[in-house]
Amino acid sequence: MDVKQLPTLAVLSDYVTVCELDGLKVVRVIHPKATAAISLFGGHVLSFTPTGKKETIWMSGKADFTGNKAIRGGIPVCWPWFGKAAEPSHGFARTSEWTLNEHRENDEGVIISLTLSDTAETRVIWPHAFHAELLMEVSDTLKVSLVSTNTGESAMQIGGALHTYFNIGDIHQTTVSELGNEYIEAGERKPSTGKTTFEGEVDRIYPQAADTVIIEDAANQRRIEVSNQGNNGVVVWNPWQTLAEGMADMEDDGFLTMVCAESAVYDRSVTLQPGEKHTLSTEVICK
Ligand code: TA6
Repeated sequence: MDVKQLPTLAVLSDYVTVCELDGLKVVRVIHPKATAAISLFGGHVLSFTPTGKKETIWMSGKADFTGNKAIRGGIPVCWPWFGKAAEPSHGFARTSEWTLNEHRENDEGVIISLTLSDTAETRVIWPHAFHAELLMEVSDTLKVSLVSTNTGESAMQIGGALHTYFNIGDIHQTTVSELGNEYIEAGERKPSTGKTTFEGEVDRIYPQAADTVIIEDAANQRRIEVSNQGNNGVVVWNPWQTLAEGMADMEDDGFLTMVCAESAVYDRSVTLQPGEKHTLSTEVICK
């Protein structure tokens, strides 16, 4: 995505503008350290390019930017649950309109804060009062932190994922490592060597993954480190050809240049008592 080409709606500071992408409002950061774009719809990072390096985030060439469905690519914010724990799949945060709360900047980078709170509509889907904040720290690295606060009067159970789609040169030449000694696939636990390559669909939860997992993107001659906190597993996903062909918002060969490595609480196991907070984060470090 060529973030610099998007039409500008408002200039907020030296480094931050609001621009437009089809129907969506996008917060754009153009800083000496990096360029990034974050959609208010979904609180969704669309792009992150450290200066002098290649784009780190994959975006589908057929992504839907109308605001009618979740965006395919980027960093979908799956919350308050991961996957099909309830309806809608991956929760409602990724299809909600977030509010730009604050932006701060200095020579090191820019911090963007977006917020989301419960509404009559969210309480129908999930009967809890909450406040969620997304902090996006754009510098040489990108750190995304999702801070969930229980603002209600009863306990709530949350899960979720920062479902990052990484841009890689060729899935056949990609390895993800530091994944720990087991994975869960279709509900079954299996032993793991701690590393995976890709020769077909991969959709696995690695509950023992290290705090930093490594993507070797050999075709681009680079290594991307993904440092996670507040998670209880890392989800690794590539849909491969048949599933890609079945997705209206993904090109048939889109699977060749993406891999998801997601900082996840995959099982809704975080309990927040009234007033309590939880932070789930992921940091993208491109070597
Ligand atoms: O994180 C992996 C996963 O849960 C897969 O099972 C796959 O369905 C993917 O997310 C994408 O989900 P989506 O709802 O965006 O099509």
